[in-house]
Amino acid sequence: MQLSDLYRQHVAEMGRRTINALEHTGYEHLLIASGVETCSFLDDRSYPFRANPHFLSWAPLDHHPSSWIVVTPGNKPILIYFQPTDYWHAPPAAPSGDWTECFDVRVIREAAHAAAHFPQKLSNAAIIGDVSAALDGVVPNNPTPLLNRLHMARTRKTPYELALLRHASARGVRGHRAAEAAFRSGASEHQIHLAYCSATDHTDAQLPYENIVALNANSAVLHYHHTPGPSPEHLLSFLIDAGAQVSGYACDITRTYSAHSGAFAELIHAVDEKQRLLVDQMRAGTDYRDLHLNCHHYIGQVLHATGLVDMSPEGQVEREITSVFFPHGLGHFLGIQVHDVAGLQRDEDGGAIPRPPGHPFLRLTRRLEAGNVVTVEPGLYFIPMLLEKLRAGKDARCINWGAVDALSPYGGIRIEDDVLVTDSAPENLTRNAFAEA
Ligand SMILES: [Mn+2]
Repeated sequence: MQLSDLYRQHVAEMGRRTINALEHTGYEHLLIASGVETCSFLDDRSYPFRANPHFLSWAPLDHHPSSWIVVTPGNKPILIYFQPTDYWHAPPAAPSGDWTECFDVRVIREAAHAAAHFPQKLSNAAIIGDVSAALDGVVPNNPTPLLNRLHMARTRKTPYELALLRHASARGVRGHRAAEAAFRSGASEHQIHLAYCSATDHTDAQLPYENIVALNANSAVLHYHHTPGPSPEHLLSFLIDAGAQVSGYACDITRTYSAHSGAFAELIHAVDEKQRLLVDQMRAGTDYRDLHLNCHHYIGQVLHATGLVDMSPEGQVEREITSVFFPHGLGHFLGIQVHDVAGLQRDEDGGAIPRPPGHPFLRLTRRLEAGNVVTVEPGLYFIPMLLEKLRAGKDARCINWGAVDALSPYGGIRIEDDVLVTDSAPENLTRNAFAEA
């Protein structure tokens, strides 16, 4: 099916979800602000614009500040499209494309003119947006019960959203392949980053999140952000966590490479094997918390099998030794937001599903459903700060410190795929995109 047909279906589904949310929460209208461009303090330069994700979930307009969507059950949704007369910047082009057929489009030249297109009576309207989007007495109220329903719905991707996520994966994989080639040729972190941006055809500001491009021990910093500088003299390893987006929908991919064969390359291979095992377990009905805990056992197995830790995997999990080497969550929902909404949400009415005790960074505690898109990203790192605590504790005698110290200059390993959950075998968006590249 063509993307334009999928989009029409998507907007129809968005309409049904909205009516359901309005009915259950007692509102008559839904207004969604795209957001405004905000300048930094005492300056006339704006921060990079990030559209309200609720706005993006309706329309593929990721650089359209001061625009609005108005949904009133029974009427065609209204898109208030801000197209200023502005010769300083390139304003958005006139609305065009198949998607415009899904809206009653109203072009405005001044941001304040949006209010003329709002429903007459707004006392019973839900208004989603950042507080800065307030206009002429219309202040976003972001009702939590309504947001809960819309957020839960967003965890089930429509066929249109899946098509965009697959495109985003293909785009990201082009960058990852270029980045690996740059690494193999001895490029610096910044040069690798530029190769990635060039291959994905993204500027820095268009990336769904800041690229993590780390050589050697820098890869042990979970959210490492490079600055321009020379390459290290001895190239050991390379970790890249980088995404791409299409119409606001992101991929989130991590790969780790060794510069040469040996213990670190074998460790990458072992983590990769466990990562595939975890992806195979993604099924509708599976509790993601169980998968996260399975991952800890797998990391324990790797640490035991490679002789890094002389303790059973079960013992390592119980003594929280695996958490020293794998100190983050297994993954998260993915969509418009890279860490997409409702990962901890109990149901449509809200509430939270607790994280397992001792796992404070897990971003997804739900039972998986068909249509969820989640990341699966086990890691194994040599993080000096955490290792020092282990070295000072009473489990230190179970650690092969010679091997740990020899591997520490390599930093760490993370392997991350984006996976669509179904009732049967999952669809690995990332590995499919690598296979097709
Ligand atoms: Mn991720």
